[in-house]
Amino acid sequence: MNGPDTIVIGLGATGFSCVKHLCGGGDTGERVYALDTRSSPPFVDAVRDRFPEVEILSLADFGRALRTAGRVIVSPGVALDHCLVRQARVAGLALTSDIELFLEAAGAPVVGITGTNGKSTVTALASELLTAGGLSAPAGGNLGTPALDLLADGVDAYVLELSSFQLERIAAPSLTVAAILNVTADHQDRYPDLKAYAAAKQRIYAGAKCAVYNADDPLTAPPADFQGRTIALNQDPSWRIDDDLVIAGARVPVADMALKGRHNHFNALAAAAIAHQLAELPVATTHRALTRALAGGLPHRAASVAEVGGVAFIDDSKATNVGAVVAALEGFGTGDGNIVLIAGGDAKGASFEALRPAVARHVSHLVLIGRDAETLERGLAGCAPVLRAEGMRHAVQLAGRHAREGQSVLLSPACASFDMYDSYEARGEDFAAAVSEWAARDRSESAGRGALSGGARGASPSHDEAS
Ligand code: UMA
Ligand code: ADP
Repeated sequence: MNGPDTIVIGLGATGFSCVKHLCGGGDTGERVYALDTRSSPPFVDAVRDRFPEVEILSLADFGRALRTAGRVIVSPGVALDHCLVRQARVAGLALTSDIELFLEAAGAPVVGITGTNGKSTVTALASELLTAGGLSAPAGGNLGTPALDLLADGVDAYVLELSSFQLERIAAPSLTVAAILNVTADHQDRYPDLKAYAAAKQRIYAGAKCAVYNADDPLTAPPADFQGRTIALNQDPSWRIDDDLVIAGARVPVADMALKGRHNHFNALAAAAIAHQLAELPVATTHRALTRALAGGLPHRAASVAEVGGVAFIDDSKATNVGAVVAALEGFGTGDGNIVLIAGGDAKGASFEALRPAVARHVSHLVLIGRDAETLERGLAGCAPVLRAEGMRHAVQLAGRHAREGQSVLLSPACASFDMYDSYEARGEDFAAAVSEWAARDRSESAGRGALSGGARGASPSHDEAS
């Protein structure tokens, strides 16, 4: 007969939040084991230092722990068909997750936001709108701060970004508001097809009081037997975008928004609809908050890094799938090949067919990096001239050399970063560092040319190696 002990699989941010939650309240008499398949898991030292009572298991010890444990908490980065998870199921352990622990403990309404793209932006915006309305509404989950780390007294509502990996390991979240923003292909290394990926996202609606969805994307609609209230964005006359945002039936000019870009108009509409379901917010409060909220955007989402020799360098490292890159190209593209695109990394099994039209329209040169550069080159064959780079510095140099004044160099990889970096943040930071080296080189070359020609600025490095 299995006992109450718990095995935490994964010692990343999620696993560590679970250990803190389970062990932080003092000795309960229940053992906690932890295990990670990586050679140096990020939080293993922190667990050893702060929670010496937690037994860190080797793979060989796992079978022993299975004999006494009653449940296993599986981190989102570990697939549910992983052999460790299968072994735990066979041994009769209950499977749970950090989000289930969080939902059991949260003493306030919880909002869940999912979708292929825009989750982080909408989560951060909804939290800001609620805060502007005087509520304590911390944001977290897939956004970065693990949900369990948000738990606190005095919270009016929790705003969680939920990934498909998190949703697939919750039976029925029963959220106060649940939202799906869009569903396009992603994580094809973890799901057999788009239907299975969409089904994981649909779990967000189980037991929800209110569903907010995108009327332009049928995969986001709640099931026909959904019992709660529904808001169909862009169909509901009170919640839509025409030339303005229409929020609770009132007009808010999109030009007033601090957050720029067409896809962000939709994100603002979604965030406002979510926030207004939770609190009686005057539209004027929402309008005022949108004029300030997320000014400059979240880091690594189409963020301007520098301008070098008349070329804008843009970090969109968070664009880890085709849909996000299409949004960036349509947002920055002028239809005449004004973008040099740096892409590549871990393709997660993606097909790049849906990216072809936007690349053909907006991209003058494609600079490819990372493990799946070959797959991208094949998938985008004929859309734009391709340059292969050996790493980020080389990619920025190639892009900088080929970009003409007035063009943009956009890092929007359509791939995860894990083949080269620990995270998309690290990839974006490396891009920014490479751009600043390129800018320094541009300055010193300009100074050299200035000295030779008596001060007149010659051709920038962008011009000296055109393909
Ligand atoms: N891993 C192993 N062996 C293990 C455990 C993990 O190889 O035993 C690998 C995973 O395959 C993955 C990496 O380690 O490549 C991290 O996995 P993790 O489960 O330890 O991740 P955490 O550090 O806990 O971070 C997770 C989310 N990451 C993933 O789901 C991969 C973070 O979202 C999230 O911010 C954090 O929990 C807090 O909730 C990041 C992410 O990339 C931003 N999410 C994916 C996305 O947005 O597309 C879903
Ligand atoms: P997520 O958390 O779902 O990854 P983010 O808000 O972090 O979403 O944005 C990730 C990427 O998706 C960025 O590159 C951004 O430009 C793009 N994006 C943001 N919102 C949308 C949207 N509504 N539709 C399509 N792409 C979007």
